[in-house]
Amino acid sequence: SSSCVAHVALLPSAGMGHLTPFLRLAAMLCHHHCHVTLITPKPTVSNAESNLLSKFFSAFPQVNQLNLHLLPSSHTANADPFFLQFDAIRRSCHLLHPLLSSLSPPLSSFVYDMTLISPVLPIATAIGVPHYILFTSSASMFCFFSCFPNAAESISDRDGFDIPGFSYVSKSWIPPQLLDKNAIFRKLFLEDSPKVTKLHGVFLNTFEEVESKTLEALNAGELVKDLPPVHALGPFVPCYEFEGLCETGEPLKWLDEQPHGSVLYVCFGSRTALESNQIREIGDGLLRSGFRFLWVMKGNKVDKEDEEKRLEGVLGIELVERIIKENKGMVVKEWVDQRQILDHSAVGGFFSHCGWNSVMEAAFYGVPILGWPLAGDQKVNAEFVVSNGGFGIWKKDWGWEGERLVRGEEIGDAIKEFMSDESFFAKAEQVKMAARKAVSVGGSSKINLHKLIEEWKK
Ligand code: BUP
Repeated sequence: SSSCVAHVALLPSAGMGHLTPFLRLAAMLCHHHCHVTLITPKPTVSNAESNLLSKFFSAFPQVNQLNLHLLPSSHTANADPFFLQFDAIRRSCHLLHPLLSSLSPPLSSFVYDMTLISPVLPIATAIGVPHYILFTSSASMFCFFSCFPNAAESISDRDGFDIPGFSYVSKSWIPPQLLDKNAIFRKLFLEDSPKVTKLHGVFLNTFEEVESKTLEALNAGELVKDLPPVHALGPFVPCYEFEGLCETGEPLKWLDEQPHGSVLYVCFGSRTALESNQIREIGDGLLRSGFRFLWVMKGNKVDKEDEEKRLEGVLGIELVERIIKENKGMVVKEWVDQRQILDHSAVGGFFSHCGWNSVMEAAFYGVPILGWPLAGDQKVNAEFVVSNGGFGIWKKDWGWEGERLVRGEEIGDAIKEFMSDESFFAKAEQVKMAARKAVSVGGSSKINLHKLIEEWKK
């Protein structure tokens, strides 16, 4: 009956880019009075993940936590630690069946990460509940994912792909790991993609106002026959209850003292640590631009392994002295509360790697983006900023991470061009209005989520 409560199980994968949207979705479901079970693969790769999980469980004590104790990955090569973790989680999914089949009240639905389709599918089917993936990128990228096995054959002979409602995706924008025949990620894509037709649906952290044509094409079966419904539920609203427990902190205090819209916030995501010569060029570029900046600098891919606490160690003493002398910028090595920074009125631009969560957060807070896509889906995301909202730019000749050394002069010029162009602010403001509308009462994403929950209660 409709008085029943829906019980939803959620299974995220590795890295903040996957965990954060799952926790935001979990919070939304709690606010809609669902009963939520969160499966937590242990141990996590980064401290950032374990910290966020503890904050989440203290803010939402009603959420049922199930630990998934991971078996080791089968790969030992010096691959990306987050990809190794994807593999370890995949290898441990068979442990889920006893955990999930004995839940009380019984499950009404199961939402799992986009990287777990093959191993979870038989379990979700055996339990017999409607099950969905959360695809943690754009609708455009989902088009690419669902067509990939067909395209992969001819990938080396083609210049690129057409995505409905989106610009032409040239070959140089395709995630490099998908072109590498031995990459774990490519194998995973090839194995999982044909199985999307077996799902009950696909959830996306996007909204109809910015990707309407792409979503319509997907839902009309134009790309893949028998594709299940694709539901745009975003942008996932950052949740003060678990993400905003530390409202102070040096970066925010510093921002309070800066003029309105004057600061460029610089952050290349939780998984990228650039080479130190590239980091120094960025510092040089920031200083050359003459604009104020707040720079989150990561010296290591995995925060647990980052032992170098001093800035001089990575930036070099000379650059640190220049930054101090100019007195226009702040550099931090610690995890910051990006949500609060983007929400701060002193921030006028975001120099970003265009991880999808960052792009959606910038949209939600109306901050224009200067994109520097470094890996994965980020070039497609950067192009989204340009062509689906017009709230920023990216420099297509900068290449992937480490492809070439991008000089301070180029970076400084790009920052000047970007920060001086008022039109991006106006565009970002429009995107923000559309984003807010989508998630408020009567908005497209809000309605989409509500319909799903009603179906689960039946
Ligand atoms: Br770094 C950093 N504080 O210091 P993306 C990141 N974040 O709040 P990624 C902080 O982590 P993938 C920090 O707001 C966003 O929600 C940020 O996700 C937050 O990029 C998340 O932007 C980062 O998708 O993941 O980390 O590279 O590669 O999976 O996109």
